[in-house]
Amino acid sequence: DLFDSGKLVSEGWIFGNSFNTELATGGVETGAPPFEAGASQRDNDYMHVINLDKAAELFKAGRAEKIKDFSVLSLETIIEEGVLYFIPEPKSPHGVDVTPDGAYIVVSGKLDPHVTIYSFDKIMKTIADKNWEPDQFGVPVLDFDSCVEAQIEVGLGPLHTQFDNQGYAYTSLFLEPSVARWALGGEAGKKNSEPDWTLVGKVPVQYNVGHIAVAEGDTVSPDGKYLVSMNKWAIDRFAPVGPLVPQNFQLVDIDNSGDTMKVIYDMPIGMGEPHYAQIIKADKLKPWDVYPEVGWNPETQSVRLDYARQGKERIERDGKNVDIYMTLVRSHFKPEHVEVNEGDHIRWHITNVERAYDATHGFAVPGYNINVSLEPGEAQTIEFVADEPGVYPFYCSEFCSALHLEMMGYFLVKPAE
Ligand SMILES: [Cu+2]
Repeated sequence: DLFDSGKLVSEGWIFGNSFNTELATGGVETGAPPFEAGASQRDNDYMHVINLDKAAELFKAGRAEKIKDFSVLSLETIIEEGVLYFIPEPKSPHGVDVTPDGAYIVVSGKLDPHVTIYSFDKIMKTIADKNWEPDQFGVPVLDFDSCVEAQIEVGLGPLHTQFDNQGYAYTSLFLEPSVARWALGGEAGKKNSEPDWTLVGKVPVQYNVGHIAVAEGDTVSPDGKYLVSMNKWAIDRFAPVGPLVPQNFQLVDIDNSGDTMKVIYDMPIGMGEPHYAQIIKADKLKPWDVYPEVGWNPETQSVRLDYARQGKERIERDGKNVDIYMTLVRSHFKPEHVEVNEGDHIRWHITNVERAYDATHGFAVPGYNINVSLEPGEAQTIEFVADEPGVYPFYCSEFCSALHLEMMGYFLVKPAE
């Protein structure tokens, strides 16, 4: 989000944005400026440039100390060893994104209407030339002009940047709200006819966009063609159903060059704020149809030792401890009647023994607040104390066949007295 890792020429380095170099903590009660104003007083904050490979070397050489079980390289060590550098950036920026060739680092201005583009080569040269001033903690602050390649005025509220296969970059503009397309420079800039480092066009989006995703846009070989604008607000885009308005994903056609971007589809999203997302080619997905073996535990990605096997379904009692071994297959549970005593400690081992694609079953005992979903081959163990006597129906809670409604049984808990 506010950090990105280098790639190709800049691999082994990471870049991150910061704000509040003022070290403001708010405190209007005692006459201090409110936090958001206090944190925005200076014209510049710092992009962090971190030599991750070097940090890993220092860790291996035993230079880290343990603080609450975390291995930490001290500020003194990373300054001395050249792990951390700062570069001034327009104050309170938002995302930082590395271009597909790894040669440039793009900072989206947020409060500043520009994207600021830093050259990795220039950063390396500035470090080699020791062209820096230390900040109050001794961290080298590299000379801004020696590191910057270009600044482009893209519009109001630039937040995040993505890349395509035509040598274009795309920056979300939260306040306008729109997505700006601009031309990269360097090798990538030769892929389009626009002058390097210039604004090419904009497409309005509905409405305030945060993140954007171009197909494979974070990789060294972006796919282009489509961009998804993840808008935080939809306002008037859909029929109102109450105070809560959905977020809105918009599909943008970016296949043509120049100022030609077009919104082609709206999709309301009801679950949480859309954040970082990746679009990858479907043929890169190699999913399983069913788990590799029956008895699979998806959390450990291995077969459970104590899973319920087909043909070996049973109920075992050892004092007050009861182990139930149950299988699920269309459209019944085995066993169907499970009888225990009030106060028994239950371990209920359940296996969906299906080997058919999408043959998911559920196991619900609403009276005991139990509901699990088991994909084909999956096994789970549920542990609880049968502390309420009664007759509790259990049933399948994932639609599985025409006899789904009949896929049920009874859990009988005999009263202690
Ligand atoms: Cu079922």
